[in-house]
Amino acid sequence: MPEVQKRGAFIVVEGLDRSGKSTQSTQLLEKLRSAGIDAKLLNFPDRTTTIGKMIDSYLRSESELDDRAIHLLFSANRWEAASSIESSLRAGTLILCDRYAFSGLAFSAAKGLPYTWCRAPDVGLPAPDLTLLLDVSPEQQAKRGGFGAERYEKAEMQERVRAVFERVGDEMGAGGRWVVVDADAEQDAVAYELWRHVEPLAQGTEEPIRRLWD
Ligand code: NYM
Ligand code: MG
Repeated sequence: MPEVQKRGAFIVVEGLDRSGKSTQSTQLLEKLRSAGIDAKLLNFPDRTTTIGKMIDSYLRSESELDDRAIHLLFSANRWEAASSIESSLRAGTLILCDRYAFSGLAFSAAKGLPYTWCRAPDVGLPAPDLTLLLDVSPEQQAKRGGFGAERYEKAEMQERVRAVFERVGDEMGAGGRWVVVDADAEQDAVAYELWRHVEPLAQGTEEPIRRLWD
C-alpha cells in the first residue's frame, strides 16, 4: 500500500466577544506544542496588514466605512492569508485560527446585510476541518466585565450575532465539523472539552483541503 500523505489540520475557534476565544486559543496552542505538534495560531482580523489597519481603524471608530465595504475588507484580510494557510497545512503544520469567515458572516448579517450576499466573498477559502463555537450566554458576557469600546460590543448586537451563528451551525449540519462548546463553564472545563475535539486531529489528516462553503 502506498503511504498516504498527511497534512496539518485546520481548526477554527469562533464565538461572540467575551466568549474566552483568545484565552482558549492561546492555551490550546501551548498544549499542542507541548505535545510535540507543529502548530501555528492565526487570528482574524489580522490587524497588522495594510487591510488589517483599515479594519482596526474602523473597529475603533476612527473611520467610517460603508457596511458592504468593511465586509469585503474583512474577507480580503482572509484572502491575503489564504495561500500561506494552505502551504502551512500542506507542510504538515496544524493551523489554529481565532475567528474566520463565520464571524464575517455573523457580524455583517447581524447588521442587516443579506445572508447570501455576506457568504459570497469567502467562497473558495480553505475550509476548516473543525470549527469550535464557544457559546457564551448574555448573562455570562455581562459578568465577565462587560464589553470594550469597539464597534459591535453591545448587548443588542451580540444577540443578533448569536442568532446568525445558530443559523450557520444549523446549515453546517451534523458530521462533527461544527461543534458548539458551552463557554459559560469554568475555563479548565472549556479547555478540556476543546482538547477532546482537537486531539483526534492533532496528528494531521489525510482528507483533502475543502473549500468554503462546502
Ligand atoms: N469581525 C471579525 C467582523 O465583523 N467580521 C469578520 O470577518 C471578523 C473576522 O471584528 N467584534 C468582528 C468581530 C469582533 C471584531 O475581532 C474584532 P476581535 O477578535 O475581537 O479582535
Ligand atoms: Mg473583540
